[in-house]
Amino acid sequence: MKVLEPEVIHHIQGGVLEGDNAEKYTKYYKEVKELYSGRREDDPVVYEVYSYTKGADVLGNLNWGLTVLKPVLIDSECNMTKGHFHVNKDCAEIYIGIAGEGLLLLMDEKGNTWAEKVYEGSLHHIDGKTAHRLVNTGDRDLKVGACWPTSAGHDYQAIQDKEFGYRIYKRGGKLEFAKRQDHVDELR
Ligand code: PAN
Ligand code: ZN
Repeated sequence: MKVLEPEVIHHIQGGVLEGDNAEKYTKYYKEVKELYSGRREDDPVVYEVYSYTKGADVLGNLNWGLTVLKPVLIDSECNMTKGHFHVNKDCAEIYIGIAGEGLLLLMDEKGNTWAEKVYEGSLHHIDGKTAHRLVNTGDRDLKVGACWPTSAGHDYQAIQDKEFGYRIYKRGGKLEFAKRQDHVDELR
């Protein structure tokens, strides 16, 4: 029997994905500056996403991902990912907190917004109809693993049309949740 080395290694303790088939992209502040209410003059890295898949065009195949969300504040607002709905609403996703502290902001199709705490070992099942965004509320990198179907697709436009109901700020070490002006919580 052949015993093969894995194609990709996820160095859980303090590392990232490594291997020829691991992909990576980096988001800089200026690419996503419209996410935040305030402005910065510099252009720091705000997050990095590593991913691994095989046979992305085969229905039922999966992606593995690692998001590294930097602990930067934008005029007191906590750093966040763009956030998205999945195009294919049958495709759920699992997140696992690996390091750091944050919130997983969730929003249903009506705009109801709530959050789950994210920290090492926290597991999050994200329904296929639920928009999701990570927010770093801590002082170090927030690392989150994710597994989702390759057929999910990312709908960013829906978030631009109807943003998550809350912004999250950190002032004097304390978190503040600011409800967006047009937001109405219907269920929670
Ligand atoms: C994650 C996200 C990743 C970056 O892999 O794509 O955290 O967030 P944005 O895509 O919202 O910028 C995931 O949820 N994939 O489906
Ligand atoms: Zn997703």
